[in-house]
Amino acid sequence: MMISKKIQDEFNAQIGEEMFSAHLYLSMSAWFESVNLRGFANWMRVQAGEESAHAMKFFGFICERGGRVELGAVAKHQAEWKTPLEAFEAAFAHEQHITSRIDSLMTLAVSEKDYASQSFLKWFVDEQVEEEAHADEIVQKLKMTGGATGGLYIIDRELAGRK
Ligand code: OFO
Repeated sequence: MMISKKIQDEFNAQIGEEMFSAHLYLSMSAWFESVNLRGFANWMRVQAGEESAHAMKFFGFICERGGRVELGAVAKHQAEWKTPLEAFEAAFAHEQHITSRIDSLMTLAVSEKDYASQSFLKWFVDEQVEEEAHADEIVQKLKMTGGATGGLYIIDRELAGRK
């Protein structure tokens, strides 16, 4: 069964959301580099790569279902944050926004009785649980340090290990 026009449009919009996520995290990575927190910068760069992969999953799915991919512009976003905590709180809030997007895509797929899209979206439903948990874990760690340099250094070293 070919993808419906409505789902195609929403999935195309989601490619834009995922590309926006990739840009946002790359921008955060650049900011972390500028304040010499290379481990944080590494974590954000790896995250940006995952976001591009999410965009490509939607890209591939639309094509497989006989739909037409249409790419829009990626909106400009923030480039500076006051502290690592502020950046990670923004990342966590952004992931909550993405979760609500995925949930509304699932609601649409259910209402259209599009089982293939539901099955495809299931991966993203599970992924968002992890995405929120990972960002929130770092928010909580940063809160524990209270912004102290020693704590930041330890977290930075830990995040440098993400591949
Ligand atoms: Fe961060 O999960 Fe995609 O956007």
